Amino acid sequence: MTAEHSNIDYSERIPNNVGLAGNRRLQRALESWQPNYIKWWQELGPDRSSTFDVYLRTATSVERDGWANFGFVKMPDYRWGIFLAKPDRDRKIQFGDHQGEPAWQDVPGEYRAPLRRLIVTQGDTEPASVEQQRHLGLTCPSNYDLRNLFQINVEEGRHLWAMVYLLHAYFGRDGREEAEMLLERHSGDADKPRILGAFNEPTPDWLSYYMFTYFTDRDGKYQLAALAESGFDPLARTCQFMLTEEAHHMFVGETGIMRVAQRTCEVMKEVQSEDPKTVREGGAIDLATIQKYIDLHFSVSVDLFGQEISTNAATYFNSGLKGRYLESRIDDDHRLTDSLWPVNLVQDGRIIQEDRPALSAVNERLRDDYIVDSQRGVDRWNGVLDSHGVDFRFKLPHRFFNRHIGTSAGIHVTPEGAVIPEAEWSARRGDWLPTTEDQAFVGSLMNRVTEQGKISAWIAPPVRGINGKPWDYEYVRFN
Ligand code: BYC
Repeated sequence: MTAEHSNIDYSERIPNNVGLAGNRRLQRALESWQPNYIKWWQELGPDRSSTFDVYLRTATSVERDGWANFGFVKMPDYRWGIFLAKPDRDRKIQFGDHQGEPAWQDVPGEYRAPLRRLIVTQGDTEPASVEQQRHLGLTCPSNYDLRNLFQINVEEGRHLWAMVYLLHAYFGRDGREEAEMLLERHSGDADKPRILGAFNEPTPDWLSYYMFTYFTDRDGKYQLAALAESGFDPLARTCQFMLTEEAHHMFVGETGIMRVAQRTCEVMKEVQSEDPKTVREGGAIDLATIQKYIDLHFSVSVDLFGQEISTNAATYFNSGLKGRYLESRIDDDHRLTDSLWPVNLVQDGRIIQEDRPALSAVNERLRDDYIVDSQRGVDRWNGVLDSHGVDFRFKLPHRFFNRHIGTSAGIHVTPEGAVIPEAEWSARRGDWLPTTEDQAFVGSLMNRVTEQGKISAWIAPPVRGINGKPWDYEYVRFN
């Protein structure tokens, strides 16, 4: 089997379409990492679930018709593997100083450190999310939701494999050490936390989980898309394939929140009240609380795009390591030597928008794309409120609300975008972000429902099931 093939070789211990059998050293290195991975999965992957038969999709080829094969699998037996999108032999670097040169099949020596850093940062998020979601299976609202949680978990596990392959195959000893570290840092660990802020936050309940898959996985979409433009071809092809799986994760978030909102509207009708307390007594999550979860998860996720003005980002772009969203479709010189981009900044305690060199603003541009995309789901959730005759509307908070990274870190901004003093922030923060009491209330609704056709009272059933099956199909069988 050669890298030209798009089918995945499942006769191998590590399924792959990168010709691993022809590279004994690499194969041995990865095979020695594999038991540590399995150990990590058993210890920090989905809690108490290893005997379940789960209706999962597994990729058998990277072709359009091959990446979604459904069947019952026990999760520890899932065929995690290394799958790269089909190569394009004529692929050229689309942007930066190397624009027009053939894409690199190897790591250029001068870019080794930043490339490794990008791959490690990306790789670190994947097992982090599995760790964050580890206990959610114990409080799933339905069998369908449980299956989706597990599907996402195994795919994040595979995305870790994808980055570990790059580290092992292209970064020698340093890469192998970094691969070990990916299993040693843990989400929320006081001594060895995950690299990026959002991946150290807990995901304690299913409302947080849907928010995470809507907002934080969407950061994944944009970061992966930017890396899929990379001049380093193996990274680009790896990310292209990861993106095909990412869509389902965001779907779970978008429809999850939609179903929560729908159930809330139904309960509001039943109890004939919009009063949050009465809605809660009716067993649903009041709309104001859902809004606070939006505020929290959106703000944590916009932090993931980095500084508004970033020399790191400019260097990544110039060097051809990380492009913009859909780089080749952008109608400009792809060099950004003279162009400007409007950037939101905090100056003298005020929020301003100013044109800055586009090169140093590529993080902000990616964030702009992300915010536009995030709004689409919010509009759909508002469509649910509208269809129930409810006046409340969900809103994305201002991009500077509750930020810890970038120019607005350390200053306090309302969801509407007004800069306020510390005392006012402290007094009002509970109006905008989930309070301990809100979290306890949402937590109190979390009870495990797994029987066929049953669903928790705080969420509506989905419109359809997985792969043409009904929503109340037995997707997870307990043994
Ligand atoms: N937390 O110049 P800047 C996913 C640091 S999600 C902590 O802006 P840069 C997924 C930064 O490291 C996608 N630190 O940095 C989703 C730098 O440190 P130094 C993950 C942060 O590098 C759900 C300093 O601040 N992929 O796949 O331009 C489930 C200056 O910042 C943070 C990637 O992120 C932060 N949030 O931008 C599963 C792609 N932000 O140099 C998976 C790879 C910044 O001062 N990563 N810092 O020590 C990158 O492209 C870049 O590292 C970032 C940061 C865009 C994240």
